[in-house]
This record gives sequence, C-alpha cells and structure tokens, in this order.
Amino acid sequence: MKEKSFLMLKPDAVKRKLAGKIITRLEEKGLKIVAARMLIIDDDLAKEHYGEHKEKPFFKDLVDYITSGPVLAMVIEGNECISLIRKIVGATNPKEADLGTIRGDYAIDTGRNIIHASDSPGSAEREIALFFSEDEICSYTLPDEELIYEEP
Ligand code: D4T
Repeated sequence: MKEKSFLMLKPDAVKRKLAGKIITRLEEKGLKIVAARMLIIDDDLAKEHYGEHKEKPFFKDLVDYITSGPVLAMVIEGNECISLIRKIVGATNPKEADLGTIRGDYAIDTGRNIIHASDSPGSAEREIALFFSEDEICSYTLPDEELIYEEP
C-alpha cells in the first residue's frame, strides 16, 4: 500500500553536510521524494511538532536543538514506507542503532540524532500537514517503478 511519510534532516545533519548522503540512501532504496523545503523552525512550530514530549525533561533541549539552524523537511512516498523509513533511520538513541542505519552510521548522541521520521500513519498525516500544504506535494511516477515494485 502506497504511503507518505514525513522526514526531516535536523540542523546537525544540514550543518554537517550529510543531506546529500542521506537523500542518496533514500533514492537508492527506491523511495520517492514528493516534497522538500528548507526552513528554520520557530519555537511555536517546534513545540507543536514535538507536542507529545512537552512534559519530558529533555523537551527544552529538544526545542533548542531543532530550532538551532536550518532543517530540510521532506515528504517521501513509497509502499509501506512509514515503517520502512523508520528501519532505515534506526533507533532513537544512535548508540543503540544498528550499523547500516542512518543514525547508526552518522550519529552518537540521542540529542544529536540528525534525522526525524514519522512513526505511524497518524503522525505522518499530522506532521506533513504541519510543514506542507497540499499543493506543495508533487504527484508523479518514477520511470523505474516496475523495477522496484512487483505491482507498481
Ligand atoms: P524523532 O521524533 O526526532 O524522530 O525521534 P524518535 O521518534 O526516534 O524518538 P522520540 O519521538 O521518542 O523522541 C523525539 C526526540 O527527542 C529526543 N530525545 C528523546 C532526547 O533528547 N532524549 C531522550 O531521552 C529521548 C527519548 C530525540 C528525539
């Protein structure tokens, strides 16, 4: 089943110039970027995006971190891509993330874990709507979709 997920390269990923490498991994997997936008998140958007964590002790550090520089926000499309992207991203704590995952390969501390990806269809829908309007999401077909999917 085709899904859309929200993915965000956090300020450390952008400043460490890892954006190209990370995007390449997603493209080489066969996933499709259908929206992309670079922005500096303000406090209000950060608090809304991470609203579920507002009572947690790390909330202030999390908001400071995500607003500390530009992020690259994206919508990615692919079959069952929400859970697939979470696997590609790896565990929240990069020290526990498997090598071969993005966090496992490029990050060390949880508070500098370089990338966010939606964890469920409900989160994906909420997060996509927070960052993109409908008309910013492109609908198109990749020429090699029949090489990636049994039933494109
Ligand atoms: P995000 O939302 O950034 O993709 O991370 P995860 O989905 O993998 O993990 P999460 O929602 O549990 O945590 C959100 C965000 O908070 C930071 N964090 C988390 C932290 O700084 N200290 C902590 O102890 C935890 C659990 C990292 C990710």
